Amino acid sequence: MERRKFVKKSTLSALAAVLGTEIVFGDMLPNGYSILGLQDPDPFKKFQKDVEMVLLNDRPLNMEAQAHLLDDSITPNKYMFVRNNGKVPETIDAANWKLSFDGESVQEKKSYSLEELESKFKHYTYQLTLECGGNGRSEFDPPAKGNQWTVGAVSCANWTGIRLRDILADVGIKEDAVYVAYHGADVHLSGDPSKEPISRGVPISKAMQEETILAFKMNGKDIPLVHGYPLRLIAGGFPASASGKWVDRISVRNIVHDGEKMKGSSYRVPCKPVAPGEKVKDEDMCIIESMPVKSLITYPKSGAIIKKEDRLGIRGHAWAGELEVELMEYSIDFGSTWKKAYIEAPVNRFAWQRFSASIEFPKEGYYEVWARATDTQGVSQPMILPGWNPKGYLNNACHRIAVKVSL
Ligand SMILES: Nc1nc2c(c(=O)[nH]1)N[C@H]1C(S)=C(S)[C@@H](COP(=O)(O)O)O[C@H]1N2
Ligand SMILES: [Mo]
Repeated sequence: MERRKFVKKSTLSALAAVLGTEIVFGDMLPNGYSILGLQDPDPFKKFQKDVEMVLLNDRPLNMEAQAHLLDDSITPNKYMFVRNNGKVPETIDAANWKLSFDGESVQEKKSYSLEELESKFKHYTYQLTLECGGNGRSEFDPPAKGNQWTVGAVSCANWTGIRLRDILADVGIKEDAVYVAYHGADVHLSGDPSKEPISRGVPISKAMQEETILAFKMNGKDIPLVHGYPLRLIAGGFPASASGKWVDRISVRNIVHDGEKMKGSSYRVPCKPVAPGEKVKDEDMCIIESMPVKSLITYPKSGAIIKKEDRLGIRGHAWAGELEVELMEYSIDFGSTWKKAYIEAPVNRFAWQRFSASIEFPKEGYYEVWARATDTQGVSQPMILPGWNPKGYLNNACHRIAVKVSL
């Protein structure tokens, strides 16, 4: 007779901790079974997301915000978009979590417990913008496959952790290091443990920036499970796919990382503009690095109605990947003339910036308010859809809202 294999004691105690009570016959639980009590079918409740968030896919789980939900300066969990390529790990055993380092360019393999990471290295907190490379994809024509994100796949939370460069110095890396890649504990949709849902990373120069951190806290609390508990790489200003969740292994590579979703049209765009629908050779595709200049009107909600004698106060956020936003403008005449909005400085590099304006309308009727940001290199958001690319990345066209002015 085949021997039954049982779930490990350490896993059981972690499961019990999540359930908040003892699992009475837990030592009889066969390996491979998950606990029903932990399978909340409602992803909104399970991950404490606001009911106004929009579910784009439940396998894998993908959810976006609406523009007006992103009005907070610091994005709270309930309004933070969720992008998964695989299955969210069911349970995390933080007490036994190990972060290991390998790859051609480490002096020798090394691993750390969470406790070691937190006690050995200095902590830093930064507010960092994470935008999915595919945010805005739904507007592409011909349509691009993938989650049909509208405007809500962006967040800017506070992340606390240790600098990647501090720990890399402790590990010891070789001169020939060119890329730092993550591996996470999430599971491929097929369930095949030999496949990774995603394994990307950043060039060594990005890895060495002060703000590139291994975070263990989001907005002052443990990172929510769906956003990468207990450890997450954060590389602000890059497409959020570079910010690995549930990180348990880091590979320091002497080549551009060739992990899952680093090749083909994944998170890559034609190096030079191409005609819509055109086939692009593999060697003519470039990895997306700094995200383009963009902005979002978060107040009021599109469809606002105001009285003729009132001015309309608008506000929102603007960001520009690794650059800053230098100028913010708005238009109420479909982009023929623009007026300056007020734009705040970022709290730190790679954090979005608040903008606001007080608008007066000439007469009653229907208007659209358009917002346009310009970065420190003088590049402005386009008014219509920018360069077509096979996967529909980098749509940074101007955001607009409808406003009705009544007597
Ligand atoms: N381990 C792991 N990390 C990941 C992903 C993933 O599927 N697995 N998705 C990436 C992508 S494509 C994005 S846009 C961001 C989304 O982060 P969020 O779900 O915390 O908003 O996580 C990135 N990190
Ligand atoms: Mo993404």
